[in-house]
Amino acid sequence: MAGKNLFAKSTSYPDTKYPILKDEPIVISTWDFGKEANAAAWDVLKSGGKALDAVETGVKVPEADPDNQSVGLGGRPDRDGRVTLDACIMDEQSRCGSVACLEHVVHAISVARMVMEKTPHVMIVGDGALQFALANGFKKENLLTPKSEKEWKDWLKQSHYEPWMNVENEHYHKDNGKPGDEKNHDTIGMVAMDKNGDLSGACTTSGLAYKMHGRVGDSPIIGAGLYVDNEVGAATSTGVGEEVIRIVGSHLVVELMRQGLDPESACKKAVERIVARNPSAAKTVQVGFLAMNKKGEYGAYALQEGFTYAVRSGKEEKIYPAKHIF
Ligand code: SD4
Repeated sequence: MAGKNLFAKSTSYPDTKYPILKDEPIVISTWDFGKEANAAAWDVLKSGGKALDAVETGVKVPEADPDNQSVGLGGRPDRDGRVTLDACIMDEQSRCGSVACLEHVVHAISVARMVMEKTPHVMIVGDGALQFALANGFKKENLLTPKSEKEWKDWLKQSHYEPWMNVENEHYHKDNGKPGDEKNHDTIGMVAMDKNGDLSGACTTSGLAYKMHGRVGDSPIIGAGLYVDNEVGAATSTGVGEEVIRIVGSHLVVELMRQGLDPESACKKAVERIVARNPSAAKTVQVGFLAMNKKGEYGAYALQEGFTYAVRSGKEEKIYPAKHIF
């Protein structure tokens, strides 16, 4: 080892300087409702628009949908009945912006983009995020819809503060559905490649239902809920954010792709890391990763059955079930 420069550029990685894929735009996003979001993103991509604009446009669709109870307007509130949103965005130059625990503004993703473009910061949270949004022309709105309010009030009747991780799964079972089916819409994470071969990503959510006030999940955390490296690929996550934050999941997936793994294998390895840490706990929660590499190849993997993702390109418009560990 003597004399060897351990910090020299590693030669053990395969060459990840992929040939730039031109003129083959593609967008992928989490869950079934990603299909509608992809359609909006695709309109931007097919007319030659930038991946950054595509992902913002795309995820604004579920944000504005009052029937989607996990993103933006109509999102399930925290234990105190407050809808608090988390979102982040990242582009091909590794510019990024994020908001967490943002109240009263539907399009958290656009506030995150404004943090990226108009401030020297990456992340603004809580009251500061609201203040920033209002100062920049966003409208103050009530995001708690009658439906989400009624469900929260029903939940309050029993409101024993169980571990929040189970709240999410209980919800799925209460609705007799599986994570990700029509009844169980969830956080949207989206990754796109534009005609120049540039990558961007966006992730937005109202977070876990009935979380503690002030709780922040993985979705607004660059590296956890989303990561983009324009040389290698991009990844996003959904599910119980605490599990994702612990392994800095999306960054891990991108780094695994850098080491030569295809997107599905990289997502699988990240999920396996969650299992390895605590196998019995991993059985009780859902986490899913979705990734794309610079060649426009994509893949996903989840802990539990039920995670789906939507793909839109010039060749296909499809929803796929992700493979899973349990
Ligand atoms: C969070 N990852 O707040 C988000 C929520 C989510 O499926 O994706 N739920 O932890």
